[in-house]
Amino acid sequence: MLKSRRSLLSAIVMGLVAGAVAMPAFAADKKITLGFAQVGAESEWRAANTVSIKEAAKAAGIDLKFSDAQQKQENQIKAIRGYIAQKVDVISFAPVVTTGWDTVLKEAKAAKIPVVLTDRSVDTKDESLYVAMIASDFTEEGRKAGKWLLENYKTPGDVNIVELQGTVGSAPAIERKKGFEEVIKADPRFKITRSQTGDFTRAKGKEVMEAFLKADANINVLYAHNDDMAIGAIQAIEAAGKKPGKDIIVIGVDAVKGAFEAMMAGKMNVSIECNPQLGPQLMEVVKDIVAGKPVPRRIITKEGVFPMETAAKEFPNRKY
Ligand code: GZL
Repeated sequence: MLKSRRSLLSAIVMGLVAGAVAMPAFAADKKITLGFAQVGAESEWRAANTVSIKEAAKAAGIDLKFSDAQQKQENQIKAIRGYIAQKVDVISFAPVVTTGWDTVLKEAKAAKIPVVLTDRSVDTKDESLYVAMIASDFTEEGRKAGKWLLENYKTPGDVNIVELQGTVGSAPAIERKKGFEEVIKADPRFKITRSQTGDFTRAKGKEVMEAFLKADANINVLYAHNDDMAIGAIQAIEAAGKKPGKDIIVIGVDAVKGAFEAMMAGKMNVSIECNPQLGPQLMEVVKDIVAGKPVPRRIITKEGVFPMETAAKEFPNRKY
C-alpha cells in the first residue's frame, strides 16, 4: 500500500514539473531587447544623444542594455560581443571611428542579430553587416560652415583659418573637413593654415587653441568640428587677450545649448546644427526590424544653421 501511494505521489510530482516546464507556447508578448554601445560622454551633443536613446527606449517599451565606451573602439567591440552573448534582439551603436568593425559585425551576423548604426558610419565592403544607418550628413554640415563663412566674412585680404578637428578617423571629423574645404576652395583668400584634433572635447579644444595662438598671432577664423571644442577654444582666445567672435570669428557644429550661450554673449558667430535626438527614429526602426518590416537603409536627420543674430530668439526652443 505504502509503495503504491509513494509511486502515485512521484507520478503527480513528475506531472506537475513536466507541466511547469512545458508552459503554453502563447506566453505574453516578448519584450524587445536592444543592446546599444555608445561612444562615450565626451560632449554636450553626446550627452543629449544618450538622453534621447534612453528616453525613447523607455517610451517604446524596449528593454535597453546600454554601455559607454569612453571613446575607445575596443570597449565598443567588447560591449557588442556582450550583447551577442546575451542574445539581444537588435544591436545598435555609434562607431567611434569608421574602420575596424568587420570582424565583430560578422559575429553579430553569424548570431543572426541585426545591427543598426546611429550617428556615425563604418567603412565596410560588406553591406549586409548592418541593416540601417540613422545619421546626419556631416559633409553637408561642413559645406554649411564654409558657405556661412564665405557669405559673412567681410574683412578684405587673406583669411587665416585654424581648424579643430574631431576624433581622428571618425566620420564627422573626416566629412566635416571635406565639406568645409570643398566650399572655401572657391575663394583663394580663405586658407586653413593650422589643423589638429581636439577629440571633440572642451579641454583638448582649449589646449590645441592655446598652441595655435602661441604659434600664430594672425588668426582670423576658428572652424571647430563641434561646439565643445569651440567653447574650450574661446577660453584660450580670451586668455590670450583677444576677443572671440570679433578678433577671431568662431564657427562650431552641433548647435548645443553651450553654443547658444556663447553666441548670446557675443563670443561665437555661428553653429551648424547636428541633431542628437535620434532615439525615437532608432526605436521605430528596431520595432520594424523585429516585426519583419522593411526599413530604409539610410535615414538622414534634418538640421539648420544658427548664426549669433538668431541665438536669443531660438534659445528658448532648444531641446538639447
Ligand atoms: C556627430 C557626433 C559628434 C558631435 C560631437 O554626429 O558624432 O560626436 O558633433 C560628438 O559633439 O562628440
